[in-house]
Amino acid sequence: MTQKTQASRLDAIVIGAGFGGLYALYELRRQGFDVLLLERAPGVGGTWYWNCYPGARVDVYGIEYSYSFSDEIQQEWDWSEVMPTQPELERYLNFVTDRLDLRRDIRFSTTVTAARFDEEAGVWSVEADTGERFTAQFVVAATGCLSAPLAPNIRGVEAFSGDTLITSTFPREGYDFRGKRVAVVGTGSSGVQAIPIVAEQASSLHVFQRSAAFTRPAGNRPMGRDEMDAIKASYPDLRRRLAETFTGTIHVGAITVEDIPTDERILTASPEKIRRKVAEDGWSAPWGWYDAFVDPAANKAAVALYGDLVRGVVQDPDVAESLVPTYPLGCKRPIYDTGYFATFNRDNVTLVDLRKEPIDRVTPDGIETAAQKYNFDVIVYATGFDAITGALTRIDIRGRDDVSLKARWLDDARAYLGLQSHGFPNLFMVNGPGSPSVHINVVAAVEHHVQIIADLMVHMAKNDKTTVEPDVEAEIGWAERVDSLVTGTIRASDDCNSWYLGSNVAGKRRKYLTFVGGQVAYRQACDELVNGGYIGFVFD
Ligand code: NA7
Repeated sequence: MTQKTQASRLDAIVIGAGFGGLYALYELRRQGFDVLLLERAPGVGGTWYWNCYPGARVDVYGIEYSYSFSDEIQQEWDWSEVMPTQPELERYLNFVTDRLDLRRDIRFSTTVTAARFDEEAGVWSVEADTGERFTAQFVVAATGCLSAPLAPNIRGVEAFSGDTLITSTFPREGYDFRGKRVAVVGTGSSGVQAIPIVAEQASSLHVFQRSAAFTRPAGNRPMGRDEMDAIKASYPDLRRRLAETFTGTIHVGAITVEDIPTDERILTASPEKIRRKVAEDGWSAPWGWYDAFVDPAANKAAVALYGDLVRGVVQDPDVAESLVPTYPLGCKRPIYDTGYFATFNRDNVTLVDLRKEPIDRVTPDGIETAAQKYNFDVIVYATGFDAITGALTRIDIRGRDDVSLKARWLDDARAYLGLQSHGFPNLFMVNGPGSPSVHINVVAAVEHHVQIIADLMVHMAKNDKTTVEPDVEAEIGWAERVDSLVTGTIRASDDCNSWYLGSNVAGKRRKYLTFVGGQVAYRQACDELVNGGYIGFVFD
């Protein structure tokens, strides 16, 4: 338990004990700074603490989605599956926490509610729900991109007399679905991962689907001993290769148009060529066409190909039809599943297509749609997050002149390089808006950001600087660069609604929140601007 109290004046407060915050605590402490980490949960893990629903699993390889900064940790940790589950990721982060002796500087069960910049003293005053107030020169917000759960925006949710569960705050002790009539609302990654497992246990499962999912088999498997040993012997090589990729991942992960040869075009491909691609690439075939990401007609052809694959698994033609998305492929985040479509062939599973019968309200007994009433013992909401900005806008953050970050971002969520916003000196974000964050290997992304932040703080200490913030012109210039990468693409098309655009949150301004140019281009930009003399940053 940390001895640091509200009386201390700290060098830095880190918010959040997920991948980003734990590394920030380690690295800043290693650089000699006096750091305290405040964490809402009673344990470490961040997103991997809270999302403990059945089936929660990372959708890239654990050997890639893990810290690279310590070879000791790489050598001492064994992954049991190639794509680890939530419990294994949480165990990993606990192992790292203990191995690096981080726990003594973490205050658990402490939710940061407000942070105010005191211009005269040049420090942040950080308030927690415990009633404590901490003072620090710097705040490092490692608050996560998918960590502000959205309450289901459906009339009558509180009226339900059975059990209400939310995937993003699932009961830590688990939940026994056996013998229960279950509803799952939402078919994003969380719903798609949970549905096959819930279906195996529940007496009946109704899946309430508003948008059908573009999902493909994750291809997870146990990690063999020999395989793990071989990886341990060549980690430096793996990390080097990862650093050269567009997404920071080699296995699975987002397929991007950059990976696809420009002559791979579905609109001009012969039926034989398409058949061959399906035979070779399986469920990834619809994603393998260059024109699908630049030409709406080609995108429609790729969606039709995806529909053929769905119809090949799902026996009931009406159900299969409902499971085919009606929005562009490449718009929402791709999903990786384990037995999702086959689940709809089970006798105890029913798909409720909300495009045909929207939910009217939740009643004490269940869910009422425009077409009928359904009775349940438990409703599971997998309804997503206020992504990228939500964790920060839920804290009352006030910068210079008492300006609220929430108000500023309602107008336009901007951060220079995704690291800092003008008017909020010494407030750093790990994976803030305008950085690649969720578009690349998130662990690699947080390591990169923390390194920049630590270097910046060391630079300031050496040069007797007390505050840093981005120049407003530099911030606007960066935001324009981020926008230009999505303007005119499928990701920002009128028929695309995604959490990347904030369109899943009522009242959130539609704006693409991440840098989609890939990790190599992003790192190059950081090297030019940050390592090249902190261009665009103003020091005092
Ligand atoms: P997502 O991907 O935002 O999915 C949320 C799902 O919930 C999605 O299918 C939504 O439909 C649906 N939803 C949200 N509100 C409602 C209401 N009111 N009624 C019916 N359906 C609703 O969140 P996840 O947690 O699954 O995944 C987030 C990320 O975490 C994921 O991308 C991975 O990176 C890990 P919609 O699509 O908005 O029509």
